[in-house]
Amino acid sequence: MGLTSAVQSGDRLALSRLLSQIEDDTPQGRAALEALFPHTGKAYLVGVTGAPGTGKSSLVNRLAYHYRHPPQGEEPQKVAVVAVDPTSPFTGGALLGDRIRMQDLAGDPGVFIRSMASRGALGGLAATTTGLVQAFDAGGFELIFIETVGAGQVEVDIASLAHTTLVVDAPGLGDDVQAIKAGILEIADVLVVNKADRPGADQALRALRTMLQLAHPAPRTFRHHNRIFEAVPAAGPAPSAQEGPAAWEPPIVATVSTEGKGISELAQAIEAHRRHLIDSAGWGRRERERLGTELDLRLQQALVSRWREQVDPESYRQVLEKLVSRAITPQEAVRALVDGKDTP
Ligand SMILES: Nc1nc2c(ncn2[C@@H]2O[C@H](COP(=O)(O)OP(=O)(O)OP(=O)(O)O)[C@@H](O)[C@H]2O)c(=O)[nH]1
Ligand SMILES: [Mg+2]
Repeated sequence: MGLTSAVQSGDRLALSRLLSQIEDDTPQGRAALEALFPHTGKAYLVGVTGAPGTGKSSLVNRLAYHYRHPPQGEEPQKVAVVAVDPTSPFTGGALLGDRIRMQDLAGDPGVFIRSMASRGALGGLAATTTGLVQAFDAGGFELIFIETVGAGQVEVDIASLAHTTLVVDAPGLGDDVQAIKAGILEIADVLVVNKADRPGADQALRALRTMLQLAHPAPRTFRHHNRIFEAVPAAGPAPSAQEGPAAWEPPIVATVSTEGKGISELAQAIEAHRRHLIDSAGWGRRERERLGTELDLRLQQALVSRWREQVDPESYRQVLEKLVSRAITPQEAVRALVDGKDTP
């Protein structure tokens, strides 16, 4: 059986091999992803981001357990986790607290956790993440969590690959972290104040409410992630007040992930956002944005690597020399290299 059909039939070893090939950006990996693409688009993608140490991995573990052991009458779902550049390893133990042991998830064929170091993503972090997510999607995983740390453009790009984005905050973080928070608040569909057992939790909740009001004074229309619409207007209709989906106010959920408190409320908030996307026709919009982000990423990559293949190293060196000696500006250097314009 070929790699792609093995992955589709739920073969974990094959899936694991494919994930490595995607990380290494091998030709087989790329071919397999292309073959699998028509079988993707079924999974629900949940981005989880926030400052370091806020409890993202612990929360994802709890959520995974929740979806594997749902309330009576609901079907367990297959859950995959992609942890992008985790600063603390996703290995369980202490972070799971006492009640859920990692083995509960590790021995479960319906759970697959993959940690990816940023240096392990040869094709670029966001593009590699998309690939991993598509592999899980084609492998029948119904819920895929994508954990990222920080608030750079890469995190925002990765968050816009998700259907629902959770931004995780915790009490008692330093001032430097406030800046991180401000940067990612924009992309939040659901806000989480984790470590609600810690002193200062109420204060953190209040601060977030205030920040939200400042960020979205009016009931907000569906605006975030709309970078793509601005960049590629021809790709689809721009969101407008009349035809746009109804406003979504990001709810704030308090959790204690070490004790499992607030986890079912958080799952309900995710479900509410999913329903909102479906009911408000935001689903198609979000899909378009998600795939638009991926298309942009892959275009950038393809154009740069195509350009690298055909550039003459000698003229590159000459242009760089002129730039270093300040004979030309960086802009002139780009025009010289990209458009073949003569340098002064
Ligand atoms: N008191 C308390 N501690 C928690 C809670 N959730 C997580 N922790 C602890 O916080 C630490 C960090 O938890 P992680 O889940 O690794 O946090 P993270 O956001 O994934 O961390 P990075 O991936 O390194 O950014 C661990 O020691 C957890 O045990 C909580 O609700 N209450
Ligand atoms: Mg983590």
